[in-house]
Amino acid sequence: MMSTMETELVGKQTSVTIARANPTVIIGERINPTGRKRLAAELVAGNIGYVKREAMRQVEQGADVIDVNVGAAGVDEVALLPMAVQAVAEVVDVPISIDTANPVALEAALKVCPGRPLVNSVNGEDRSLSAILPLVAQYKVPVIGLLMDDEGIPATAERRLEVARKIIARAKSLGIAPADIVFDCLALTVSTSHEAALITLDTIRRVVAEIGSNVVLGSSNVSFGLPDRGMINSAFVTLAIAAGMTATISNPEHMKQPVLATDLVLGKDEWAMRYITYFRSKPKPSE
Ligand code: THG
Repeated sequence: MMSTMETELVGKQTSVTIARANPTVIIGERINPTGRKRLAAELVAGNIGYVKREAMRQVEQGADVIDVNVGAAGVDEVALLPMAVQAVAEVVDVPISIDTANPVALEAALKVCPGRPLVNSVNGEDRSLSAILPLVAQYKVPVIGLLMDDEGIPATAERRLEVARKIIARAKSLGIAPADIVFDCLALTVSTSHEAALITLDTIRRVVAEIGSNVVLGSSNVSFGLPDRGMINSAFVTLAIAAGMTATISNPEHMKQPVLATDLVLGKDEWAMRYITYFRSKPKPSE
């Protein structure tokens, strides 16, 4: 296994290293208009104040990185994604994750983003690999690799691993190091497929054992359509960290404590420093 599978992200003032030996990195998910009418409406109106407030609030709640996704019906991503990325960079110092499938919007955002952001994401489809990886190489930034391809989301861990190897090979041909690829093993909802999470966890263990790369999940996906989602998300995040996940796209308001507790129990928090420090300056619950 590679010895230094460290993924370095840099923000305006602070940097974050995703690595197996480090605490789990929380990528704040809340700048995403999917299912959020208010945010979608603010974005369509070109009102960026809401995006700034969500960025600041998530950092206060313990997000290490801020994901920026403006993809919604009626939103011109090519115009709005760079605006939103700049707005977030104005108000927080942490690294940004640029969440788009649109290569034109991605390049516009990369042009204005300070530091070394995370590109979210490329997948195993030829079209995605050809459009996204050259930008990743040009801007020398790390990228999330979704383990799906032209045929959709593979049903087995074995086939997801094949997609991972394909992404690694294409990245290598462009000079992108394996350490700069964070694999997304794909969290799907357990309400429609009762073994979906087991396959995801199995995929994490195999990526870790066979490739050694960092692993991320959009963990909240696991609980779509179910009541008391935070409880399910928390159970899943704990199991995923134990399986080898090193970063999670989550709501820090609900997932900071479960992540800190899991890191503590798994020996990633010497003297419980992070856990205790969090409680000393615990943010008030939002109104
Ligand atoms: N992988 C990668 N990127 C992604 C996803 C992924 N980006 C988008 C999405 N999936 C991750 N982002 C979200 C954002 C919000 C929610 C789910 C995924 C969501 N949030 C709940 C809500 O707003 O009601 C709250 C969840 C909570 O409280 O914990 O459903 O898979 N690479």
